[in-house]
Amino acid sequence: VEASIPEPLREAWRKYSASEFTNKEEFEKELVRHIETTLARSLYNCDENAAYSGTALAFRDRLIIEWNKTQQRQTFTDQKRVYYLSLEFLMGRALDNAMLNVGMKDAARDGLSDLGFRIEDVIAQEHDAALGNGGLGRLAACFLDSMATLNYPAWGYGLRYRYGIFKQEIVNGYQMEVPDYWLDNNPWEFPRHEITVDIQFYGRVKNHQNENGKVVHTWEDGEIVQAVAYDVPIPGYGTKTTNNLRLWSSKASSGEFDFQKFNAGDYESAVADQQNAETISAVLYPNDNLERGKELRLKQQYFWCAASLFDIVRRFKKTRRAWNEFPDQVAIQLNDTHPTLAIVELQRILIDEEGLEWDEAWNIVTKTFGYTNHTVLPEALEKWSVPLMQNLLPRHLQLIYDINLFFLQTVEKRFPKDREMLSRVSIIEESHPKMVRMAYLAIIGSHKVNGVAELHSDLLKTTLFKDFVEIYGPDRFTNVTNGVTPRRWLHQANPLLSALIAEKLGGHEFLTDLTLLDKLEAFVDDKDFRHEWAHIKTMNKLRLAKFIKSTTGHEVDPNSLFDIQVKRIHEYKRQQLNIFGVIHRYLTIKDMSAEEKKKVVPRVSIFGGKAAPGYWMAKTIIHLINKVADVVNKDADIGNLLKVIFIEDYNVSKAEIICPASDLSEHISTAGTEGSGTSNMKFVMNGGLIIGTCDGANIEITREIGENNIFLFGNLAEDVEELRHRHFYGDFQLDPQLAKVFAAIKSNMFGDAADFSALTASIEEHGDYYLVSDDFNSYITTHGMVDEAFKNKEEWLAKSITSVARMGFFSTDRVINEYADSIWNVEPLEIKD
Ligand code: CJB
Repeated sequence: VEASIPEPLREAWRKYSASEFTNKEEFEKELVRHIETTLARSLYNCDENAAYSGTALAFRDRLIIEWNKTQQRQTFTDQKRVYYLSLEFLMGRALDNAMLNVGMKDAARDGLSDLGFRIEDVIAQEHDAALGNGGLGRLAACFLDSMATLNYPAWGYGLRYRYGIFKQEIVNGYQMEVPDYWLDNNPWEFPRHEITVDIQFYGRVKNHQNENGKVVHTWEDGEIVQAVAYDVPIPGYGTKTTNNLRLWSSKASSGEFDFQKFNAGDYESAVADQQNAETISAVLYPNDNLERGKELRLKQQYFWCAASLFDIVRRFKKTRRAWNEFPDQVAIQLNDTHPTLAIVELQRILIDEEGLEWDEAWNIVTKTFGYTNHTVLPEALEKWSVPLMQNLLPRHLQLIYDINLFFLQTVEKRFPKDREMLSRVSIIEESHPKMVRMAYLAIIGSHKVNGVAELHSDLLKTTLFKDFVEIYGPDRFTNVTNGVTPRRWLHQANPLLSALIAEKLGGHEFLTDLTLLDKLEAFVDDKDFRHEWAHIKTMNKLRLAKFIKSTTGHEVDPNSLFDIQVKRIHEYKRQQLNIFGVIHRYLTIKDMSAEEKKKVVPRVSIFGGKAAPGYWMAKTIIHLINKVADVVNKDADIGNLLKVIFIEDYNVSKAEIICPASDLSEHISTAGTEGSGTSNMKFVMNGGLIIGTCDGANIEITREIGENNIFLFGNLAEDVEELRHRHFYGDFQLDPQLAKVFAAIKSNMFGDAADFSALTASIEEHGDYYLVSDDFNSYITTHGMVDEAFKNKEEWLAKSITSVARMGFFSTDRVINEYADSIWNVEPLEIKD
């Protein structure tokens, strides 16, 4: 039964309905009220943390009022909604974002100041919401911001992990992982204890005949776990639209099952069940671009897909439309293959529970789903063992076999007698044990499949998914190049630059139409403007220098060239290439005369990023960086000419300080391995130049900003396969300059060489899969060009300004509009009062 206030009483209700603060005084009143009542504190014991909580609660009230209006309006107009299913949402902090999107940051700053607080200190109290590993999770967060800003009726669905990505500590140069319990004191979520879904695992399938003689399947005798919804409001920028991110938390079902145990006096075992159930949403798997095939991970995936699908179907059924209208009301986007079971779950619901015929159901399913692929790395492609799935999800495995059978039948018709083709494209890999290939299932169950940058999408079509392009034709496959939200990555992270741009362009419209940045090009030759531009970069470098000083104790000189590589640590992203380059630079400077040293451009090489806890090679790279830092930073011969900094526990809020402070940033993956990359966009948007390979979105960045404004180096994607092949057959020569670097490492210059032998051996002895040696010379030479370019301050500035002016393409607003038009077929809906 709907709980609703009857019409005659609604007037009274409306009269007292909650209102929003609209100025500084009203904000202060709300702030003090929350501190004194909600938090039970007073002016005698209000610290920065309480000020943060009070401010967050005041803004949360505002968001929730808008959230309510948005949801009511979206329900009332009953148009198509989009659901973004992602196992990761790397949100970072919410308060600053809420203040800016609502447009009340200045009022909050003044209000807080009246009460004795500095807004920056208050903002810094917030714990990052780090429910993601890296690019894939942060992309999902940027998408939520753009979908709300553009007024799309859109929900995110994810898991409410008790532990987000671990905190990284560096101890004696080694990464240590510390659990990130982030939920204490999180004002941004609303538990919806009334919104629950029972999720089944294990059990068995029974076949019956119904009254019409049709065979029906029931899935019985499983274990039930309950999903509870937690909602997070997502405010758009400069709009009333406030969308919803629904995160599911697991707990033991409070059904008969438990009562039987309680009644039998088996209290301990009932409590154990409770804990067991809660482990499903306990922890985010800390792997980036890697799948490990763990049962608990598959449980997470099904738990989240089934809860989300139940919720979506429940909402659809309220409209009382016919099932064939489902794809006109619902678009579901799969963020990678992690939610692929949602395809099978919808087919199960339609057939087993709603009684539709196979073809009718499958037609609905394929029209509903779209699938985004984020990587071509083989170790990241999900496969689940058939026996594991048989045990955990017996009915779903049956359905997968049926989907596969019908698919292979159509393939056989089109390509008669091509047995090879059939075994290549089968969802089931005939290995021991057999494996379910999730990417193939996702392609077969979706109407569109996209990659995340042009090169990446082309590679998908010509390599990984080649057969499927033949089978379905090219129209199912498309490209949507990634972007970033300019609200967080320009306006929030770099308030000085955002203000300067607004001053020149006559307002902040560029934040919602980033192509307007092109107007900046008119100012490239304006001396005063350049001066201000340079000044802002210096201020941002000072801010980072201060942060580095307070966290590492190292002093870095803001006049040095800040050279930054921050991202997950991975062999394909090649932080090892960077640190070898740093060692090369160190050795070169050490060999110089005093006279020669005067010509050296001083550098600070800054690294940051986490390694997956079980990824030894990545951890070795971190160790080497830290050991090199120890030696270089205290070498009196070197002084300020070179500093090496490893920033501990890189996360979203640190990225906001780091991105505006680069002169140069590094995006140097082996060509053909990085799907897109998104930090490349963040750095360029903030006026940093980049050094990079012809990989991922670097290629499109080059096309947009011009090749004079980027430092490209290295082998091309089309040559990688042949080089690897040659190495494999022993045709490999270590680059002579890299050989000197290795000799230094082996001389124990950076501590016990044995610690790094796996790293050097992977290059010298095991085929150099990531082509570090092949690209080393080109890398070093290009860094030399960077030094020369940096000496010409005016030209450097011109490159910086021109690049920012040409970055309009890389807003997630453009990205979301492309998805909406070409994949989702959804329209925006404006929220009025
Ligand atoms: N990506 O972060 C991940 N995790 C994965 O498991 C696979 C891919 C990244 O996704 C980003 C967003 O599309 C890309 O920019 C990045 O290149 C890719 O590695």
